[in-house]
Amino acid sequence: MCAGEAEYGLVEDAALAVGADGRILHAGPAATLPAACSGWPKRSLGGRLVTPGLIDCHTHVVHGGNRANEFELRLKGASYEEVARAGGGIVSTVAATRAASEDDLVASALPRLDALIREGVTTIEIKSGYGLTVDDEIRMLSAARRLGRERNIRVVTSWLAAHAVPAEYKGRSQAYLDEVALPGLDKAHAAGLVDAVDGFCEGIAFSPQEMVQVFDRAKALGLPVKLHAEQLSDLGGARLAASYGALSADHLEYLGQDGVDAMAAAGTVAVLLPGAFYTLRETQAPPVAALRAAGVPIALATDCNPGSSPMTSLLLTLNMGATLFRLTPEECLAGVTREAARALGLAADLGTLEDGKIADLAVWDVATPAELTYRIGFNPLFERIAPKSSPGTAQ
Ligand code: DI6
Ligand code: FE
Repeated sequence: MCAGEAEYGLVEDAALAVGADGRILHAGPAATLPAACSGWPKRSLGGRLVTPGLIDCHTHVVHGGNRANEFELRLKGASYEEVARAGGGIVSTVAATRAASEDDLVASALPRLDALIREGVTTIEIKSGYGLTVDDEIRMLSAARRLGRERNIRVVTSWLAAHAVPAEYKGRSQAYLDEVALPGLDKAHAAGLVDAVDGFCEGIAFSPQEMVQVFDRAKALGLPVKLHAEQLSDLGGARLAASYGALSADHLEYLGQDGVDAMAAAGTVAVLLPGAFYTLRETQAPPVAALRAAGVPIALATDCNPGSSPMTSLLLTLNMGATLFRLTPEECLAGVTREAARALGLAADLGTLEDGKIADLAVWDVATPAELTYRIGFNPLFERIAPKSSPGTAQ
């Protein structure tokens, strides 16, 4: 093991043994491979770097249409908020999503999903939030579940009806919550479509007081919560989320020390989304030093969405996490493995190569782990070994 790489938990001359149940039986030096595994089928990975399969813990990969036109508008000077207030932004994707059938949603998401899969992603979180009626939100999550059946990838869903107030409820956000976001959650949950509940807490979306209603309903249903918080301003969203024991608070550019402290106390993961920061040309970076000092776990995700982060590269996200937010390459890699698993409540099963965890693996043609973060637009994936792959040993 090279001195500089010990911090990644790197093990040289390692062997992995995977049981018939797809779980890791041994992850460590080949020399200590249990004798019981000696007769198993073996294959060599040629001494390559093996990491946990990557986890994209915040995406809106299911949606109709795209917003290349809004991209052009913003380049002519309109701000994200101006575009949203003028009826563009999220609401324009809503029209395209409503017009799309479940088949259309699956078909349009597949190329995006495949791009992530090609980079070693084995688990993806997918949110609703562009349907904004009970049926349209449910169709989005049903498409998300289908993606998990059509590809060898684990899909985790989030109910994000509190993403935007649709045009027909303009100025009547309480009615939207009462008629769509809350009863829709009950219905989607009953259909087994919801793994967690999310919201967009922002001046252009929902207030902390409104989010309380959504979180209370999630709590009543026994569902974990998370929140888009402090992306454009500090409304105390992260503090609110932490008070509900949220899995994560996401974006966080405008997070203050009180929010950092609340997240640390609650064990809430900070999910940083450098693709949105980059696309919006935001200049205020999330308070990485304060998060680090407080011991808040930091995850990274693409935020793949048609408006603020039309990005389908988790490897590029690693590079942006380092260059834009000054995360170390080790933090970046942990951010899409160990901490991303934690952000999805899956840390017991995923995110690290440890005995008992699910053997989702990514095998890389790199000399050092830092290379995964260092390069821009280069994919060194050699092989992705995902949940449904057959058991055996690899070394
Ligand atoms: N914050 C974001 O960055 C995305 N959603 C959110 O709540 C943007 C969604 C969009 O612009 O379509
Ligand atoms: Fe988002």
